[in-house]
Amino acid sequence: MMRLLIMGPPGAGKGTQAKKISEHYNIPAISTGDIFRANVSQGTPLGLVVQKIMADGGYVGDDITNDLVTNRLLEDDTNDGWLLDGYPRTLQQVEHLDDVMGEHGVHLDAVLCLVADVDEVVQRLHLRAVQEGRDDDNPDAIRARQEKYLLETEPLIETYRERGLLVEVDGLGPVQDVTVRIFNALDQHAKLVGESH
Ligand code: B4P
Repeated sequence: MMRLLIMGPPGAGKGTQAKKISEHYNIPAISTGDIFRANVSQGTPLGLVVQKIMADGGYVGDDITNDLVTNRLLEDDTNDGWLLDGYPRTLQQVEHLDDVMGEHGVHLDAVLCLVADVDEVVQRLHLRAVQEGRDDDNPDAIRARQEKYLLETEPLIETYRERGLLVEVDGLGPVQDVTVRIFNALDQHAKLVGESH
């Protein structure tokens, strides 16, 4: 049973590593970004609302995002744990997640933060723009996303540090190396938590 968050700046490798963690612990990786993108590509009413916000590198509104996560966490595949990728991103989302977990009587095991400097992540996103052609990987949106992250999301890391949940991992280097670092750091964290109880 594992309930995890994965955080880090846009381009730090959250989505990439979330897949590996999901397979390793056999828990669903729930990416708000992926869910929004699927809605955009299917042209759903939600997709029509979020398309421009995402293309401009902004954040989708808290109410919409919180509702989406609340409903997703009611699905059966989340009974034995989950990994949230890219959520929460604002203080309001942190508070909402706290409320939802409180109602379910569950708690987080760890909050994984991938550390990567701006130059590296911006370079990765420019590369992805060429490879995948994502709407929000244009230079203006990449800049907007980084600024938004620094202003609204990075401060949340301290909140989780104060709660003793933060597990920071260096996100630079080959994908496989980062994955190994993540599993080692999570094992270490679980051991420390176990010892303190
Ligand atoms: P996300 O889908 O979360 O997009 P992201 O921050 O760019 O992260 P992503 O997971 O795609 O990138 P990754 O770091 O894995 O969000 C997209 C948009 O959705 C947001 O801007 C916002 O508009 C909206 N949204 C989502 N959640 C929201 C919320 N909670 N509230 C409000 N709005 C929300 O990977 C980046 C690239 O690096 C990839 O190409 C990957 O292949 C590469 N890479 C990964 N690891 C690497 C490594 N070790 N070395 C080299 N390259 C690597």
